Amino acid sequence: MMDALFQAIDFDPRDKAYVLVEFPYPSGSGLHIGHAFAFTSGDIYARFLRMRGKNVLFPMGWDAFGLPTENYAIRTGRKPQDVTRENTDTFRRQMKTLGLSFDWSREINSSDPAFYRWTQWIFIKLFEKGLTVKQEMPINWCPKDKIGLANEEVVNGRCERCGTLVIRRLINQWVVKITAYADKLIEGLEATDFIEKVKTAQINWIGKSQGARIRVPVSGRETSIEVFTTRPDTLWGATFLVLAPEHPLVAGLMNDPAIARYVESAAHLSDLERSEAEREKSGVFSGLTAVNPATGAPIPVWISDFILPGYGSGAIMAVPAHDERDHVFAKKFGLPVIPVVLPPQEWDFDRAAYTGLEGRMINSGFLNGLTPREAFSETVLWLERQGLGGPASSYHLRDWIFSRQHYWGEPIPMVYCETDGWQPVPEAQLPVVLPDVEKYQPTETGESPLANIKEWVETTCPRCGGPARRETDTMPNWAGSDWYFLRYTDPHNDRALADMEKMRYWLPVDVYIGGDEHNTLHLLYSRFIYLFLHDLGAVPSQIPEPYQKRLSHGVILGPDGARMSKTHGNVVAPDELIERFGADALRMYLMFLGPFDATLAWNERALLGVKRYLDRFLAFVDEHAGGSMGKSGTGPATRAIIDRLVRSVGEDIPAFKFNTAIAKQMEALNSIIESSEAVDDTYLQKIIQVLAPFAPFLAEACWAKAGGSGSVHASRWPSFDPGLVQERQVTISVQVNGKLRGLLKARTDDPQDSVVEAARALESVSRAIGGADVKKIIYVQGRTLNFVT
Ligand code: ANZ
Repeated sequence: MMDALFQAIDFDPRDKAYVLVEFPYPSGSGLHIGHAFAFTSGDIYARFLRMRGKNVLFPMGWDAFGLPTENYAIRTGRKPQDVTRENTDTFRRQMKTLGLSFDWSREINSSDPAFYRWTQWIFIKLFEKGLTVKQEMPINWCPKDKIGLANEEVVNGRCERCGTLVIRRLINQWVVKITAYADKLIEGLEATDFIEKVKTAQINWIGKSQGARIRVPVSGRETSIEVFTTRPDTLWGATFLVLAPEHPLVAGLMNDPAIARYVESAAHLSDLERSEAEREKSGVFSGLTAVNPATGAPIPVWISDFILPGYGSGAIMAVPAHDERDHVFAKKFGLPVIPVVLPPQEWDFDRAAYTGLEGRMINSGFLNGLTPREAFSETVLWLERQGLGGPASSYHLRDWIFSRQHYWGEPIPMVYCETDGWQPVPEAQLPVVLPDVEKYQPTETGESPLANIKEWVETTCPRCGGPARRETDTMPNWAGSDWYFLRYTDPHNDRALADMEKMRYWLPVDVYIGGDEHNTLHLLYSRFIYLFLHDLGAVPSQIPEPYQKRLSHGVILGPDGARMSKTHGNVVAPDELIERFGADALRMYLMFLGPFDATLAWNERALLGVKRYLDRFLAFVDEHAGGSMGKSGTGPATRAIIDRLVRSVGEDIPAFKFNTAIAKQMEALNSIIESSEAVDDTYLQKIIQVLAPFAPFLAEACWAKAGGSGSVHASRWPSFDPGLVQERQVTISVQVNGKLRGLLKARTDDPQDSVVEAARALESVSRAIGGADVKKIIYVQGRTLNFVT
């Protein structure tokens, strides 16, 4: 197939469509079936849009930096650059075999200096805006291997390589202040059409809580402890404070061996483990006493690992009467429980905390009698007046540790000078190219292997010209994938990350297809970088968000029902299947397995079935092409079948309902054959065109046989006769719990979702359902719809 057909044309007057599939990590094992599934879905949609007359950008590239390649280099002593080239060659070949219609003239590679020059440029811009700073942050440290580990290299708290218990160690790292964009990242979602699940994932990850900051004075010291609370209304019930073991005040208390021991033990636990509600509470008294600013009562200050250092201020006021964890803690250590909200029902505060917001304030001075919600705002006002604090928000989102002590990543383009501190490498000197090293593993001290290359590390300060040292850490995997979609709009630009006019033409990405596992972090990080570039004026001001729509595809389980993985040994390789069944059959089979976003079970029998269908299709074309056996024209039943097919596949594809689109094609072919009517080339061409996005190779061959001119993939999606299509209006009886509640006019092949939606809109039906939970929906296509509550 000609590559030129799939080339996206900048500034073409046709409507543009930017269809993006996540670029893969080119691992040594080649394309796996999950890739084939995701890419085929995007490919069908892209091909369809081209046939609909759109100027389609459907690009591909390589997310090529990463640990597996580095580890492979460590094991075999080969250069990661060479390994990457081999792997991407394999991937590209496999993608072409699979008939994926990427615009290869726009291929990008995140490990190519011409690409990462701009990844480094973005880093420098973040630095200039104060959005990245070097600060002490914890890393996972393996004391035996003496290396920092990525989170995915820590398995059950142990080093994946040697099984040693990992500790958290503080080292100086570049941190990107994504939290500065927390609110914008929430608000920006409104401009997108992401599915609800994805929006929720983003919002939950940001985890915005509104409350107050309160400064609590420490007795006998000139200092106070700042706490963050979502329940300022309960201040009168705060009976102790708790500090995270990492809290700065604790560092001065390490002379006490019990405190030192406790702090040491907390270093082994991950934040996740520390916040598990079920875990037995532990803690140690700090020896300090604070004063509850509302009551004036002295309250003890404890230290416990359930308080996380990176959230709020790393210190809390504990209100055991109204917070579950504080209650457990108070009971364990014999601390007082003072109720300040009187619940509407009987409550035993000895047994549990009352966390509800119903009820009235008690034991709370001027708040008494108010509801907790009223007390919330009263307390915040009071705190402000007293100069003790004020309203505050806190985000579960963390600032983003951007340093890796690894080789195979983008060098961070910064140098350190004793006089001028951290200085960015001047833009004209970008890219800072990753130098060759002898050994790829991190050094004994935990620094990246780049630290061993004296000639590279030693440089001059761009500011004063004196001696300076290069940053030897590299960027995390996310760095390239944050902005790669911009580069596809102008992949060879050497003056900017992409030309402004080209971005204006192509952006936003209309549909972004990727895995569930990237709905949260990847999407959030790349939206953040885009919003940042937007504020910088480096991307088009008219386009506030990078992705209009995000779709997440399902996963395919191996033949044994377990998620496909090399360790399970249940991986099915696309190459071998293509060899046996052909690319068309594999593509169609994958799409036929079930809904696009479902978890799908491998079923090789179905693959055979699809293969047989395609054989029958070809035989049918062979039999009828060129107006067979003296008959001419197409019979009325056949015309109706084919026109209905054109219409409904044309609706299914943009809805990503590929499995039903295929089922309809199979049914249609059966019915046409059964009708034994004549079929002429005009109608043959139509069913071939409908097949084309799914089975591009077979369709192309058939197109020539049926007298089509040029490539089927350059042809226009067929039209249909609306008169022929409409005859299949039916009346569906809508039931609630088996009782007839209404009648609905629909078309037999209307998708279930739209039928359900229309039925729910019927007054009689919505009344019958009332407030009840619909447990099950049973739809008999074109006949009955039953809601079970
Ligand atoms: C007093 C209080 C009373 C609280 C009450 C809750 C209920 P979210 O919703 O997750 O934002 N907290 C604050 N900083 C913390 C930290 N670094 N580690 C662990 N817990 C922390 O939770 C906010 C609440 O979690 C805060 O409100 C604080 O406990 C606790 F009836 O303060 B609360």
